[in-house]
Amino acid sequence: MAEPGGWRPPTALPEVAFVGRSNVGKSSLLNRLVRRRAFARVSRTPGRTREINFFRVNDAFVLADLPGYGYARISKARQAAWRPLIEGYLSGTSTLRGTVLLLDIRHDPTGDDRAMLDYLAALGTPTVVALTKVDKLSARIAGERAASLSQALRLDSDQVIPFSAETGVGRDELASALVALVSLPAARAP
Ligand SMILES: Nc1nc2c(ncn2[C@@H]2O[C@H](COP(=O)(O)OP(=O)(O)O)[C@@H](O)[C@H]2O)c(=O)[nH]1
Ligand SMILES: [Mg+2]
Repeated sequence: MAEPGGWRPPTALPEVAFVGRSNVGKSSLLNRLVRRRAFARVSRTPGRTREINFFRVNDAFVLADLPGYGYARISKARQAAWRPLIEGYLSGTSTLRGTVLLLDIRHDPTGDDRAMLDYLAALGTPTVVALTKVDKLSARIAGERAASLSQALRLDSDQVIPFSAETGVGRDELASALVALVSLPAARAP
């Protein structure tokens, strides 16, 4: 889907959306999740993906890869362009069962991250937070970061999954969380 309200592959399957800042590790996470090397493209040019990509998995559900937001080196106008596309998609997709928000475990959440969490909370979309690149920290520091991020964002600890595309840490927990999301009955009307 390239523009707000634009064409998308029609489907009645339950859907889970993935959202986060550019470069947070979203493509890498999707590839690790479905155990494919090049399922979602790992970009060499951060901030480039401008459209929503849909992946049907096992004819059972759909993963929606939303464009990364908040990349500092593109113009303010292009940075703002993600909003109508992402928000239109999130508010207008009746098959959406939940969202995975990615945060780099090493960094504090940005204003955009907080705005996205608030937006998802207002929509009432169940949200799981994946803390990416956990392999870059020692186990002790990673545990401390996960606890302080959960507290800062007022998340339940079972909503937060430390993840590494590099080592596979968190892959099975995330897969279980997705299965739970797509198995739930639709939470809201279209
Ligand atoms: N060490 C490490 N690097 C990662 C991990 N996930 C992604 N990266 C790197 O972070 C950069 C951005 O990853 P990408 O998946 O393209 O991020 P996206 O822009 O959010 O889709 C790439 O250089 C990846 O190799 C991870 O779990 N561990
Ligand atoms: Mg990507």
